[in-house]
Amino acid sequence: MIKRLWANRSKAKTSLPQSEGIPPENVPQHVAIIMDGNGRWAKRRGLPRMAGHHSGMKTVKRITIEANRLGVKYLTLYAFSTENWKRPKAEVDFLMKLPQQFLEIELDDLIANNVQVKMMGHREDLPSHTLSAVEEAITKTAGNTGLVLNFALNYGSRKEMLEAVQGIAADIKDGRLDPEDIDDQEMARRLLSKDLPDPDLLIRTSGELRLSNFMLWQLAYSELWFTDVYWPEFTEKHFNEAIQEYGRRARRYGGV
Ligand code: V0D
Repeated sequence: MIKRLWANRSKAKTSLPQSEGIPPENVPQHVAIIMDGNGRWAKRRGLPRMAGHHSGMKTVKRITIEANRLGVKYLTLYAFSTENWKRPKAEVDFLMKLPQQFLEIELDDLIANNVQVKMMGHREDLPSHTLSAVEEAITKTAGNTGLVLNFALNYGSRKEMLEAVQGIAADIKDGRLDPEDIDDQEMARRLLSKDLPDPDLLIRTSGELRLSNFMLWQLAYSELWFTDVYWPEFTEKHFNEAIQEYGRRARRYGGV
């Protein structure tokens, strides 16, 4: 079973003291994470892939707490891609139950900690039991003003951009839009990320050095940070390392 997320916060020995931490001006506003390596982590330990996904959910909790503690404003987590439907049906079915499982245990504490849950993805193909659990969390946290925890669920960047372009074409055809007025802003407001700033920092775990159809438009100017660590063993320490490196890079660019 999964343990509670926030309840033992004051007793937590896992998080670093703020003094070791990062000057607030060097904390990225928006961190996006490709949570890779859950299946490989399980395989290496002789466990079924599902055990890796389940363990990865615990990392989601821990990194959410740490992001909130550090003052990150938006945390976007790539939970399920439009390509992930190609996996075995049993695995897809298992994955589609994780949002409910996560929220059943954690939603009250997310609310208590002022976290706002959001979802970014193509809602139409999601099972209704998955979507209704996520929508309930979105509704119940809509008034919260703390960390925005944005789950990319059935998300694909090319599909997102194609739908934006289709919308632009339709508006031009019907005379609502002039081609001369197509600019960055016009495109951005038609993307699924329209309510979020672009990520400042992308983290990908598990040693793969690709974007894998994740936020291709939004990551145009972002810092990229990769680690060989599998997502289930990604800790607060790794997260702080990534953010510290982000701070060093930001300062360097500021100097020239
Ligand atoms: C499995 C590692 C939390 C990545 C993390 C449906 C693969 C654990 C959620 C979640 C998944 C999503 C929406 C929401 C609340 C929680 C989740 C999926 C997979 C795919 F509102 N973990 N998690 N969703 N994994």
